[in-house]
Amino acid sequence: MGTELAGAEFVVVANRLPVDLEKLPDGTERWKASPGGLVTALEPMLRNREGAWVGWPGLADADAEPFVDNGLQLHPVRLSAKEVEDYYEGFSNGTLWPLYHDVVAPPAFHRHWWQAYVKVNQRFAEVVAEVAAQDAVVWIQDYQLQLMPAMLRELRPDLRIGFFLHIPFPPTELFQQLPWRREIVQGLLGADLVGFHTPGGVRNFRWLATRFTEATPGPARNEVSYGDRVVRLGAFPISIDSGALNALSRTSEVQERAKQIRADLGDPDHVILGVDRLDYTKGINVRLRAFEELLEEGLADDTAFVQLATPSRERVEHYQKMRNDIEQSVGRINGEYARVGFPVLHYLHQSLPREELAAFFVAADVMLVTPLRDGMNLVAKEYVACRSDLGGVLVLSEFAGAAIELKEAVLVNPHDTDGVKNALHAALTMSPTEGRRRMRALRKQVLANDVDKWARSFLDALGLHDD
Ligand code: ADQ
Repeated sequence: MGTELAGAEFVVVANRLPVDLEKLPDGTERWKASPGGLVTALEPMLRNREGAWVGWPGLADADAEPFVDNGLQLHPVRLSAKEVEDYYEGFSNGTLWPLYHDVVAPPAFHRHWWQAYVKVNQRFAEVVAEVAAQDAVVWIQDYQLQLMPAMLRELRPDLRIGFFLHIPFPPTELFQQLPWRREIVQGLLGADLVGFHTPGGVRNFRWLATRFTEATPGPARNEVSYGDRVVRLGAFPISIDSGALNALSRTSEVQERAKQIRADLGDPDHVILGVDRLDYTKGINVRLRAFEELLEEGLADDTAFVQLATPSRERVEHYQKMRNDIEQSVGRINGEYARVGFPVLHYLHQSLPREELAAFFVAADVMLVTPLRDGMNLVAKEYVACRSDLGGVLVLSEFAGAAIELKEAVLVNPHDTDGVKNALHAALTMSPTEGRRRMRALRKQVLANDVDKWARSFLDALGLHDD
């Protein structure tokens, strides 16, 4: 390892690197930026302090060397194709993801998936132990790496270790289904600070920690004592780069494009929008059902519904079934209610560029965010950041972490079809004065609490001060 790659003072660890390794048809490989909220939030901080990012480059069996990109060290962790299957698609997305989202799909428990999860977490810990300078700060991200804090502490007791969970931490009764519940709790307790989106996550974890390990509550309210250490727990609701998105949405290009989108839709009276990673937790079927019933009752005339869905986890079984179900509903609804040249439902199974997404947010009268369970949900915040005109109504599930902060949205229980239908109707017919009042309050919240503030509050709590 070259000298410029040695001894990072601040290390971020996530399942994925902020860049993807791509294989081209001629067999050569190249790096491609993969921008995301987390990258935008953490990149400036990492560059300022000669930081490092450790993660999988997104391609199985790739032997990529570490490198420095514009002041940021990138350290790829190798995963074999079998490990991608068992650790990533299996234990992370076939066991933990459904279990932590209120078992809205049945989680599968397989010992060989678990063994791969242990092995890969250990490998990540070993890479970080090599990369981190003496007394460095390490920030581990998300459910794929919950064993890593304890494994890393074992290798490098000098490090200060933070962990943040981006998905909900489940109710204790559900968590207890996990055959390896004690190991996971012990893994997380290896951190100095464990962060969740909501106070509910903190409560659930604190109870489990005292139930399944020798941890005891206190000394302070959000702390547990564990061996000779104190582990701090906290709620840190993540956000977006709201200032940048607000500015982008105001550009004439985005405003013009928004008008064009409405024109392309046939200038309907109302435009409803859904934007999600195609995932069964997002409740896309819930909103399609509510829309279909409104059409049936003649309460959604001259209304176009646009559902944008980024392809996701296409090799995992539950996702294939859900995609079929959704595409069948789209076909059925259009078959029943469309006219030639004017579908009522526009479904794009595509990932769109930032500017295009902002234009859709500007164009939509009603934004439907109806997950059955969601850690936070950034889409709800993105919609609000794009509405400097104070137009548009946000309909938001009570089961998204965002509902705690976005109280002026029209809140719905996604399990209650009548409730969602009534909320959608209320949003479509809301008076502009009431809509503006709500949007003003929502914008105040979202613009004041951006992702930079989120990262700083976590790192302050961990004791990493910006100087
Ligand atoms: P996700 O489950 O991925 O994140 P979310 O927070 O909504 O969910 O973020 C999705 C992101 O993808 C948004 O930035 C959105 O704009 C983008 N996106 C969605 N569809 C798109 C499309 N068709 N084209 C382009 N972009 C699209 C997990 C948790 C969440 C938590 C985040 C951050 O599940 O609960 O909010 O991490 O902690």
